[in-house]
Amino acid sequence: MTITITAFERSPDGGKGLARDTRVRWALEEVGQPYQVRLVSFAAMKEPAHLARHPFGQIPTYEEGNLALFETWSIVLHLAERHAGLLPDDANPRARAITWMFAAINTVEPPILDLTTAKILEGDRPWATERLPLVVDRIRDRLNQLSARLGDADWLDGAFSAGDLMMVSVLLRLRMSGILDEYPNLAAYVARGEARPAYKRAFEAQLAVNTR
Ligand SMILES: N[C@@H](CCC(=O)N[C@@H](CS)C(=O)NCC(=O)O)C(=O)O
Repeated sequence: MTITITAFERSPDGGKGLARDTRVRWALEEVGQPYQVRLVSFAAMKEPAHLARHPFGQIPTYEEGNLALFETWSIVLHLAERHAGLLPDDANPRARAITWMFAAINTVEPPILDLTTAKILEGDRPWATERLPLVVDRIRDRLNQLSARLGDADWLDGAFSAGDLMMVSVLLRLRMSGILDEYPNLAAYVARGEARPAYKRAFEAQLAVNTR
């Protein structure tokens, strides 16, 4: 059955791969599933046809036969559960890999998203310069903990998994800030993710859209 995902017609990051369709593309590449992409403009995302796919008018979405999904983690989990390559077979390691997926989006990503809000959306507010260091401190708190847990390991829990796919994707959002470089093991972890052939294919595919 044909898989169709949605992505920005023009990503605000100009092709740095930070929009969440890259996470879905990466998962699809890891599990070797071909896919098509429906590109949507910001205006089209808020129209009924797209709202039927995504109630919040965002990307990415996923369609396969009569199944339509939204929320990146749910799409990645769907793929990981149905195809080999992103989750261990044994129940306990599998549950731990899924835990890392949620840790990425629920525990590590929120302060990272706050940084974008603080810098871009709230950067001109009178209190912005006071707030920014607090936001950065909250990111460092999480990275200190993550760095300690990762240690010298290549991946978070044994072999590469959907948990690493989500965590690397989340950490990539920090690269421009320079904060990631304060944690050499996390910077190396992200580089290992980016070096995966599946990531490279996903990155190139989104770049091609954004540099047309
Ligand atoms: N929780 C959602 C967030 C989706 C999301 O924020 N998508 C962004 C692109 S990465 C978007 O569509 N932004 C445009 C908008 O919200 O209007 C997920 O993980 O899929």
